[in-house]
Amino acid sequence: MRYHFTSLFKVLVAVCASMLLGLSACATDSAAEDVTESVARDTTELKSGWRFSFGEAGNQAIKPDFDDSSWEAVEVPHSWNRVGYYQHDLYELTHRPENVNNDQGEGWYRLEFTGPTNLKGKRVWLEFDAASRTAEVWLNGVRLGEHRGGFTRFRFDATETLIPGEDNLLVVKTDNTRPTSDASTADVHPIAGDFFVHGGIYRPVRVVITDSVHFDMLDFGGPGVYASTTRIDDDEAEVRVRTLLRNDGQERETVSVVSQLINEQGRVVAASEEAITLEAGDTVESNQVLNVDNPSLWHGVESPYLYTLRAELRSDAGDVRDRLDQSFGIREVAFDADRGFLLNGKPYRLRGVSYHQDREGKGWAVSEEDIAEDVDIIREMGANTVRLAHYPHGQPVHELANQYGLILWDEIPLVTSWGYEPEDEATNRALDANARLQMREMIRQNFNHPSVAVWGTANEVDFGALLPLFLGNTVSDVNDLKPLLTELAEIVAAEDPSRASALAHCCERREGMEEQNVPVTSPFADLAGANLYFDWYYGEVEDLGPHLDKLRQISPNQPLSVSEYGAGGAVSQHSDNPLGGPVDERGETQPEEFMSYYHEDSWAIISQKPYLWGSWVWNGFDFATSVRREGDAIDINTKGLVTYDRKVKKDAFYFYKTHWSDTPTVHITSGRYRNRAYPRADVRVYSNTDKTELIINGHSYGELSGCPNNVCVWESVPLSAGSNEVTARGVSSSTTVSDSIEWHLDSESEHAYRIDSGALLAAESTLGSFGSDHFFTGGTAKTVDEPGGYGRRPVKAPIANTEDRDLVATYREGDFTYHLPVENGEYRVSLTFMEPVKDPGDRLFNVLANDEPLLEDFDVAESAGKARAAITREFIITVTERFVDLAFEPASGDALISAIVIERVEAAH
Ligand code: GCB
Repeated sequence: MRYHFTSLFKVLVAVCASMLLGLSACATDSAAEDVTESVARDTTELKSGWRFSFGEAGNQAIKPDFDDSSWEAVEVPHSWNRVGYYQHDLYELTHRPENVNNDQGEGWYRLEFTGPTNLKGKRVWLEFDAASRTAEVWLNGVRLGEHRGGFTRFRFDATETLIPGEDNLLVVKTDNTRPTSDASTADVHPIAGDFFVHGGIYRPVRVVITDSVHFDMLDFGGPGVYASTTRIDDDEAEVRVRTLLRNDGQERETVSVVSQLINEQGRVVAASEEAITLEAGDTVESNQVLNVDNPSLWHGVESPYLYTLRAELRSDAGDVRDRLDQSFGIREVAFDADRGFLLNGKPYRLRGVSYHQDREGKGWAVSEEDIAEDVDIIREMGANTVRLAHYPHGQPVHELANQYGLILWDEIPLVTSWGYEPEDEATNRALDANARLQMREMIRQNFNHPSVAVWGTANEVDFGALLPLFLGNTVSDVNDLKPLLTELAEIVAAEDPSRASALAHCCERREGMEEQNVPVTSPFADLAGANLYFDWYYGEVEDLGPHLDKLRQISPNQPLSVSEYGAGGAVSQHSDNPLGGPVDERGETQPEEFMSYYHEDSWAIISQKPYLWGSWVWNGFDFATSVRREGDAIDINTKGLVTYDRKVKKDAFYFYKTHWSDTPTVHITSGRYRNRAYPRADVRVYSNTDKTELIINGHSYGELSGCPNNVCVWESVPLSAGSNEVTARGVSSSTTVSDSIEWHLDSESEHAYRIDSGALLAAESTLGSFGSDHFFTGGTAKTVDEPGGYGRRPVKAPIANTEDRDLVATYREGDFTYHLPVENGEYRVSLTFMEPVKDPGDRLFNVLANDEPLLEDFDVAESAGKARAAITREFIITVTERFVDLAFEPASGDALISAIVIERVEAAH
């Protein structure tokens, strides 16, 4: 590939000449202080022409005469991994079993390019925005160095190695080998976690040419210029700028360090200049103060005002020898244990989502357009914050957050595990050093972004003895983590006193955790984040509020947030009632309706805790993780509000949109549950409009207003056989918005109920099309099957006397009733039972239909001959009051039922 490097220093400055002498001279409306674009560096992205090979290529590959013609031609950004796929047939899928790639190991890249010319007095750098997990770089056979860590920018000085105007050979070995104590990546975080670490040069690579006097290019990948707002008064703000400059030339040089803030109109509103003399080889620090009169503040999504922070190195003659332009916002962030997050001194409740950087079809090698699309989706939801989980993300998402006012939580990949066995002492210490390195790199590289509010030091390093094996193969409770957590918080404090450290914990102070040796990690950061999954991995949603209050009571002075909460949702799985049966939080049964229910209830609680400094849904988007088989996906975590391929916004997305966004929104839930099982449906509509009306096939079911929690429900609405056009219309002052879906009801279901009792998802059956458990009051949903757990299928128990094992395996148990609205007439009632465990004689119960006994002292085990055998009883009943009430009443032990079928046998009288 031939890259052409254009002449350097193309256009030079035409800034207001007198500006540095006196701002007032420049600050008139008509003055010529407008800033002219200029280029003091020359940057060329190395995008195409790369050759790639997965596997160990050996050092032969670094030699110029190595034949790479059999290697794959690729463009950078690139990753060889394509992880995770859905198994539904709703639309054409991007990933399929035959095109996914979970390979971990070495990935080699080679690129031939023509070196730039006219390099006299210049420096040449190779800049990588990230390469995973490690990268080793050779130019023309000379090893420039390596970088260990898959998420941060690094540069090498290629000045001495590059051949100007001639062919140059760049070779990069990346390595994403799964870390174990003896792996090539043993010392690189993360060493565990519920996400797949993709391999490759997955962010851009560039050749950057600077003057020999330049801002430091080797400062942990940072820009060398670091600015913070240090004071905001009524009519003035103070911004401090720390600059690292370096003289790589042969002679002493004197340059002016010029720092400016330029407003959106292109006017310089504050400037400072310092003359500095650098000996050859010197790196010198300059500190400047910029005072800005009547500053426009960057105030989150409400007003993300951005200045340009321009840093220049100028020669005596006024030539610009280096220049950096970065977006900068004047703002103050603070955290208060009672008032939560404060932006510019005002309470500003953070509510948003976490975000992983992968997407289906591309892995981590996403484009800027992909990231922009994701940010648009997040903004559509009305989120005002994003937790960039679980590692440093790239510059594009930061820039977009600056631009749109999203507050960011940045964090390093210290996730779940932090060391191997104690005897791996040297590796454990190297891992610690790697965490410190990644922390410094993350802070310096993202220092100037006004969007970043906190630096995360760790995620869930408090599993104690609970550590789920799937998350990592490491022993986390044998090495003391506290010294490292302390050091990381100290690094944050030293590197950036303007921001706080934050730590997300999973387990501390939860009921029953005492026995699990769960450490308390929150004191090791300024801010606490609790990753809470009540009603998903444990507990009930009602436990969430009391648990938060308890955490706050124990640490009344530490600001608390809900750093994660979420539930899986498969867009191809649907339930008639999210409480009809057990969800499988680590397995297949994860209907979209349960996810919606979870978020409705969780947000109702979280939104009522004013002391929280923020909350983040886990997760904005489904993402790849090679440890799961859940919902309708393999190797995908399905807790995203939007699918991995970005094709479907799940119902819960719209729930948040009605709460967080000002856009008038109505959304009918369960639109993807097209083929309905029952002739009656509870229609649920998320709405933030003043009035919401439901219309089905042209018939209005009335208008609701002030719906609690923005959830409008029309209960037990009748559906007709065939197509049902369902429309919700929302009216707010002058705006009308609507949403429409189509539901279909088979004619054989128009006067029938086929209920898979105890099931959240109806099983396939030879007896017709069933719905999931619904219309009940009381009882508990159960199953004889064992959930599979992460990555495994459920273990199905054998059941005798039935072709419909899956239907019979779930059941409702206890003292319970079913209320089924029907038309008057004669109905066949068919009840299928299965005794899961008890012997004949141990369980007796009665069944009544509209108060008439159908079965008395019924003993399932005895009637079926044994436990785990199906038995069906049929009855004909006459309905005169337009409903069937079935009562299951214990006589000795709990009543139970596996499946109910009610079908009309003749027309109404
Ligand atoms: C967590 C982790 C996150 C997981 C998530 C889950 O607490 O921090 O990395 O992906 O739970 O889905 O279980």
